[in-house]
Amino acid sequence: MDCLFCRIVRGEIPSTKVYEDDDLYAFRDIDPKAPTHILLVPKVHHSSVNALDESSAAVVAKAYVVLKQLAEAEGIAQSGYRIVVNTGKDGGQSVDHLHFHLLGGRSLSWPPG
Ligand code: D5M
Repeated sequence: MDCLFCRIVRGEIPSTKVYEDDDLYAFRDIDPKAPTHILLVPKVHHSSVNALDESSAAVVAKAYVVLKQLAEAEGIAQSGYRIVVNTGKDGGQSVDHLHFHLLGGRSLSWPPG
C-alpha cells in the first residue's frame, strides 16, 4: 500500500519511534505543535474514525491505554495533555490512516481553531 503511515510502520520511511507492539506504532510528529507531539497509529490500516466498526474496538481501546503510558513516559501525565483524532476535511485530517495525536508539555488553548 502507498499509505504514508503504513510505510512508516513497515520501516520503509524513517521515523522517530517511541513505542511499538503487535498492534500499534508510535513516533514523533515531523512538525510538532507542542513539546510532546507523538502520533500513535494502529498497524492495521483504517482510513479514519469513519472506517471503524466493532472489529476495531479492541485496538482503539488499547490505543488509549498506550497513550496514557506514553504521557507518563513523557512526564506530562500529571500536568495534562490532549489526545486528538482529526477526522475528514473539516476535522483537519491530512493523512488518511487513523492516528491519535498526543500533545502536551505546554498549556493548550481551547477551543481549537
Ligand atoms: O495529522 C497528520 C500528521 O502527520 C501531521 O501532524 C504531520 C504528521 N506527519 C506527516 N508526515 C510525517 C512523517 N513522515 N513523520 C512524522 N510525522 C508526519 P492530521 O491529523 O492528518 O493532520
